[in-house]
Amino acid sequence: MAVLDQLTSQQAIELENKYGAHNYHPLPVVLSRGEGVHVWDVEGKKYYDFLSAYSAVNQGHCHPKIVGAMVQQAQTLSLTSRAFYNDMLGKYEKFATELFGFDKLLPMNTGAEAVETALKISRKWAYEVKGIAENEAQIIVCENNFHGRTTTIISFSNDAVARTNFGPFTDGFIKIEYDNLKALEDVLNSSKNIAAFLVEPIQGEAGVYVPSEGYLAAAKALCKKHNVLFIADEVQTGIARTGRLLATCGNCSCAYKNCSGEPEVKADILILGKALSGGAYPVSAVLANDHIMNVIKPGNHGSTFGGNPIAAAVAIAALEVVQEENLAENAFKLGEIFRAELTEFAKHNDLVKSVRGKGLLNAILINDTEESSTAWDICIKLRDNGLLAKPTHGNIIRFAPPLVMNEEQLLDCISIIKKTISTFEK
Ligand code: IF1
Repeated sequence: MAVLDQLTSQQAIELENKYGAHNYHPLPVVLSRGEGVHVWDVEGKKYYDFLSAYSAVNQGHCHPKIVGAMVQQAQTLSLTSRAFYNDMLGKYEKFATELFGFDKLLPMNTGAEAVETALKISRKWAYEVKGIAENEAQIIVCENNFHGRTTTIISFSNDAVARTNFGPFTDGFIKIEYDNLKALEDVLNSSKNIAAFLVEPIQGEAGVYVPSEGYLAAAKALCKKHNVLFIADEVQTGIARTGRLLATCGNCSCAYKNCSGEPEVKADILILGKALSGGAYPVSAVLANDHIMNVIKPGNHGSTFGGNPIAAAVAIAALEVVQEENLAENAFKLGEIFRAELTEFAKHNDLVKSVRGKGLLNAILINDTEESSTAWDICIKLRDNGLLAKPTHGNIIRFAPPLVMNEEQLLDCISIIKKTISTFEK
């Protein structure tokens, strides 16, 4: 078989099983094309994409402006390394720091790399600015967090599947319950060695847990009181996914058209990834103001591809699309419709226990055990009915379509979801 021969779904799956590491258990569908809110499998069947590559494809598959920027830059200058300057990085850094309201940006590639970068910056700030004794810095994280898959990040995960047999682990992390201000305050009062508090504004992987109203603002205030850095991991919740430019924008209604850069909860360190590139290319970033970011000196940190010209061009285009197409406002509006419709449906369907989310990051809790295959079976049936979604943690199905979806398409998807779930009995 020539490597570029057209494969059947079964052939593609067999190739991955034989030649690829088994680090995923994908839904049995083989995609070969994407456009906007739709993807097609190798047999030509069309689907609504309700996962958006875990919220990386907020701007829709293969957005022409983003792809155009990528192709144009790739044909001009793709990679220089940071051993030299390039003419795209500064433009991107200016654009992004002004949009999100920070002094500086450190460019990386994946979300996990950006999380690691934020942890390193906060530790260095703790020793050189706050004055914590070297190697004594502690970082507070939340139970059931998901921040990536590196050894340090899984060191503070409580997901056995992500941790088992990957030790020894990195020290210096304290876990507290998510959405529990007293737990945060108790730890802050217990030690002078706290450098930072790392938190997801909504816990995505844990099952789209939206914290109580005011939790993030109160947590930020506690961090400020104790001279501890508030690090917002917006890799999944950022870039308009939750109906605002950032989930930490809270309910300010600017939809960033005239953003003052002072959202309701201004992180000391902001972590972005995924849709920062519209899913076209690995781009992540860490943003902070000078009194924090300037602890980083030449040679302290870096990456071969971090800040490459294609990443810069793609990220500018991806962020412009978010603004030009009012994706935050659209996500806000469609999210309200989605949750209202599914919540009403849940009142008359024993299988749907609850519906939760913000903007177009939503999930339904299936009224069955985590070990049951019901959520998976529903996703298989959704696939047959032309909609792709995947369970997270057994009995929770995450629904996160591209933010370019229109109301008519959303209503069509809601109808597919209701029809599919109705064929399952509790
Ligand atoms: C997988 C989860 C989502 C993230 C947050 C950092 C990262 C992620 C809040 C790391 C990445 C991805 C990873 C991907 C599946 C997906 C995921 F299910 F794993 F947890 F979205 F919920 N912070 N999330 O959500 O970014 O290094 O992947 O670019 O690993 O299977 P990354």
